[in-house]
Amino acid sequence: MTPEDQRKRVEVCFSPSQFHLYRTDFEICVVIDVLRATSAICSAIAHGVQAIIPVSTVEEARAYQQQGHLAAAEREGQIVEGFEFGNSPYAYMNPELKGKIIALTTTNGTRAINIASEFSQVVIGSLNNLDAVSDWLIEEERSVLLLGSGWKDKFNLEDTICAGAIADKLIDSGKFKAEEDSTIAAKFISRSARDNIFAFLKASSHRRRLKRLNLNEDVKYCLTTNTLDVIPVLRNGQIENLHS
Ligand code: 3SL
Repeated sequence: MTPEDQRKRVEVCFSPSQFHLYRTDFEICVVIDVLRATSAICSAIAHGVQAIIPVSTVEEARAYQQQGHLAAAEREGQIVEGFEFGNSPYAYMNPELKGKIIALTTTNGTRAINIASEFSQVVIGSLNNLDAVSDWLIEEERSVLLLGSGWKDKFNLEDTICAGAIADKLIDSGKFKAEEDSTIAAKFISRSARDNIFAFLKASSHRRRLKRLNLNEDVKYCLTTNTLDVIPVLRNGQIENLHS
């Protein structure tokens, strides 16, 4: 237990559009895009991909492709024409991708990662690696901003559930405190959802969007907690396993 006033802060920022209001006060930024970018990145790193280069635009991903790199691109939930894969977590389980470096652009997730890259420590969070990330943050005992990628700068439920669950664990450790209403709200939303996240999100905008695209299996995968024991981190513009 840390004495009350020495506890570090953990706060939730709902979307990149509010990042400027939070960005100066924290040492670590955890970027979360449960559906599906950060879940796909965790899957890639857990299945042996050496690194993911997060790029904000399709043009940048194409430039990597033209230089002979592997590249993946998603917009509006679909693989962009000319790319072999987008951000399905299943696509990154392919043994042929082991040891490879892949440039990736997605609608919201990679943009949020690049916005957060002004932090010296950026970590990739998802429901899949919830405990791995939370336990590591508790050990580090540095102040933490949990950034939800949202949907085109708007609030979304799934990132808030994940951020709230991480905040709850950190506060529970006795080493962290929260002051913002966004963090309190995220905690309560996450507690209401935790017994059945899939059902809780049934009416959510992104689940509906992905259902229309027949991506229900991806959604189930992304909404399952603690299936992966990885902590992907951003190092020199590439996302790699913390322990690599
Ligand atoms: O927004 C993103 O970065 C994507 O993960 C969106 S989708 O899941 O592919 O629709």
